[in-house]
Amino acid sequence: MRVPLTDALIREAIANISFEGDLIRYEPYGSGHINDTFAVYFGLKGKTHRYILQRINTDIFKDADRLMENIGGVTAYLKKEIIARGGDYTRETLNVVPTIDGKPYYRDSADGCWRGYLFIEDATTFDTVKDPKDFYNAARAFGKFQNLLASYPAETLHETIPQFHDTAKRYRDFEAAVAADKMGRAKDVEAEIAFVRAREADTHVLVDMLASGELPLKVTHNDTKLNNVMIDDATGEGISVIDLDTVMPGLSLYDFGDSIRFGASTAAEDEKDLDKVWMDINLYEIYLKGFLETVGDGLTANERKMLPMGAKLMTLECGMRFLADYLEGDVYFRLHYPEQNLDRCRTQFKLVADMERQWAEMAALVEKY
Ligand code: ADP
Ligand code: GN1
Ligand code: MG
Repeated sequence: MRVPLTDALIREAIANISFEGDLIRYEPYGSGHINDTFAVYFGLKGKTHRYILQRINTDIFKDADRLMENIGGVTAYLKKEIIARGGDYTRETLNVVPTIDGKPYYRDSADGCWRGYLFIEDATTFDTVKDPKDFYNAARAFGKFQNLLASYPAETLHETIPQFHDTAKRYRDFEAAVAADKMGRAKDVEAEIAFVRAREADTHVLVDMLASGELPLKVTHNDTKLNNVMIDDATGEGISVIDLDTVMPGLSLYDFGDSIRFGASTAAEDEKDLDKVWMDINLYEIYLKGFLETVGDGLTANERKMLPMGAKLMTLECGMRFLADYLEGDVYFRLHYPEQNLDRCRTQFKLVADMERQWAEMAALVEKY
């Protein structure tokens, strides 16, 4: 287990990564659910600049060496592609700042694993869609990311979280959490548990198609929420896909689906007022258009046909994971208040139900593009 963060541990990490300049201050940064992220400010030649510092969540990513090997491989590959296209690799992909010993991450005195990244400036990550254009541009960025990685040597990638989007396995884990009922909370969430159980058959659909060869395995991002893409403040384009911890073999439908889950919702992931939570079909269409424009003509007929199922299953799966975490005592996702996992799971189930209501339209839109 990771120890609680202290100022001393953070400063130890900062001192051991080859950041340039004199430390001014650091502050918690972003709204990711997994790693501990900081912006660290330095003064250099009369100017202030900053870096990203992260303590890797090693409770989840148990092998930091392999994780950082993946990130090193993928970012080096992207850097080459970006340079070949005349782009700016310091903004268009993540750049690891090595430790003072030249290693990709620093292991602190309490066994915490820390990495530094160049800060991608003049770009923003969003937690909800404010302007549909941003969502369209996010779609283009994630489509392009998948297209670029189509020729990446998949066999060199480690599986950083085994069976990450195996929804059937996620369902079994969920049932195990209900059976254990460690916190005695199951009695309070009977409706939510029933909602999942009624859809057990769905959880097999994509993994079965993968197993039978009806869907191809690709190199995918696997965590394509809107706040994992940086939107350029000047051009509005999706300048950089970030949070590369889960880049590994997966289905194109996972990347499409997880973006819809998060970005096509009319409300925040933890909105308490479910009357505000819908799957906005216009945002779904905008994303579909942008994604298909850049993902290349690599999508097979089956992949296209299953895009709505990708959206529904990623949403159901995420809701199941939030609910399982609630039942297990909130050990996985970062919380900002006690019942947040329950609020999160309820928005996901509301979205699933809303997708089911709009199913015919979701399928018709795939036909349109
Ligand atoms: P988590 O796995 O916890 O989601 P992320 O890697 O997504 O962690 O980082 C959390 C947030 O920090 C991102 O959503 C983004 O806002 C910000 N961030 C991460 N890396 C960078 C970077 N290189 N430059 C600027 N902002 C970043
Ligand atoms: C986590 O790391 P972050 O916040 O981008 C999670 C995703 C979930 C998402 C739900 C490694 O993503 O799988 O879909 O929360 N990442 C991991 O918001 O479990
Ligand atoms: Mg993230």
